[in-house]
Amino acid sequence: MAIELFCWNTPNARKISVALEEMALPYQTRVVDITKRQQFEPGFLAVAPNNKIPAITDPDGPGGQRVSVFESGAILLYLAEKTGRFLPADPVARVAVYEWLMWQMAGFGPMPGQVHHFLGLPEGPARDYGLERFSAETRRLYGVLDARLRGREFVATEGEPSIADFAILGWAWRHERHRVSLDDFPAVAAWYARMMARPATARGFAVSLG
Ligand SMILES: N[C@@H](CCC(=O)N[C@@H](CS)C(=O)NCC(=O)O)C(=O)O
Repeated sequence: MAIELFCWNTPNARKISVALEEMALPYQTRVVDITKRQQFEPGFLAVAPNNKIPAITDPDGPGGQRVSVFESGAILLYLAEKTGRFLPADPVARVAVYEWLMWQMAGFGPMPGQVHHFLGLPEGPARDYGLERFSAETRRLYGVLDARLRGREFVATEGEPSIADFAILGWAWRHERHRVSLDDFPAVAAWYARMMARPATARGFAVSLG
């Protein structure tokens, strides 16, 4: 049976649609319209107690048990372990994937997400303060990523991408919305084009998430 992906058309959900496509796992989307507060409905909270998408249920979890997973980083790790894909088997090689996955979850998501929020505010000092603070931090993070990607094909692995690439790509996909030009970050731009040229990744961005 197919995995259910609880989603809305956002960076955090795109990470998972990309991973599911790359792993060739069958899945069905369950749209949770967060503009209509569907994330607070009891049926969804049973799967995702933090009332945020994405979440998944897998009817064929470990031991044949149905399992549900919330938090996009946890979902990516779960799917990588389920399939044995996009997470190196070697514990030393895994370290970089863990590092860059956590880097995304802790910063390269929350910071541009704040830029999106403050852009929605009316003109005024609160908006100016928020944009100044979180745009600077977002640009700093793009700089860190650019330095990491210089001379590298993928963020944390060699030869093929990892779940860290999928996580980071979900947010880089929204670079125009948080007002970052990839022209300023050439190594990120090259990696972005490389990832988007992957047919499975492109399908992960094309699928309707609501
Ligand atoms: N750390 C969470 C963040 C999830 C998140 O922020 N989801 C947003 C959409 S991208 C959401 O569901 N927002 C609804 C709300 O805040 O009520 C993850 O990575 O899964």
